[in-house]
Amino acid sequence: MNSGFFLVVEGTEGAGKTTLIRGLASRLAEAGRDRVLVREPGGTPAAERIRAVLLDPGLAMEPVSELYLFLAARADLVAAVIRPALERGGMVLADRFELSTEAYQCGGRGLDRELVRGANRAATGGLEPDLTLVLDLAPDLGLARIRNSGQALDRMEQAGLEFHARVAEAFRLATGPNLVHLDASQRPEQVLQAAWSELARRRQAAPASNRH
Ligand code: Z5A
Repeated sequence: MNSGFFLVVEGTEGAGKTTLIRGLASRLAEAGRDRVLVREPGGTPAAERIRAVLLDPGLAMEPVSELYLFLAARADLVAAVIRPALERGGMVLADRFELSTEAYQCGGRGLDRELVRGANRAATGGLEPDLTLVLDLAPDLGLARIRNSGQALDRMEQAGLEFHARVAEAFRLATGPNLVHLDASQRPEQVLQAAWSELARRRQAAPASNRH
């Protein structure tokens, strides 16, 4: 394939996004495909510093401050890493993108959807994923996976279970022509196989059409 492809994996914390992206990346490597892995927030020196602020459990901030910090990190990542990789014809695998902002900052924090969509467009220049895979998992199961893995909870993960239930509901209700839900309660190999099949189907069906 000569055109780039932008794949985004979304879902609540602990749903298995990182695990899935690693699995897809090794299959793509076996197939000899150029691929770039990114995670949000982060991926550039400036975005990594913004990430540290956003996830610091010792900091409190207004929802709108949080929104613009996530988007500042995204603008940098899109301009410095994602667009150049797509323009080279590569495949970009992203751990979170715009749908996370809708789920956490609109669904979770209650910010206005139009405000968030407009600000996101300004940050991305209108770039949209060719495929978004949403990993559906009950939020208590996801948080339990994080706890069992021994990681400390960050600022976002420390928000209450009601917040996470609203976020999970926003992910569950998300729809779109390039959006597919996967059952993340399955074993990692089953989630990987379902994602791989969907990716193969989409890449055969449609060349990248969302470049702006
Ligand atoms: N956020 C936001 O509010 N607005 C935005 O616009 C953006 C983000 C972009 C980023 O946190 C936080 O920022 C996130 C949303 C918010 N906060 N919350 N809460 P992050 O990047 O540090 O973390 P994360 O994105 O939430 O990912 P995570 O915690 O690393 O989870 P994950 O990537 O989905 O899961 P994992 O690392 O692949 O797996 C977690 C554990 O479960 C691990 O031990 C695995 O071995 C295990 N696992 C994975 N898959 C399975 C299956 N299928 N079965 C059983 N166990 C599994």
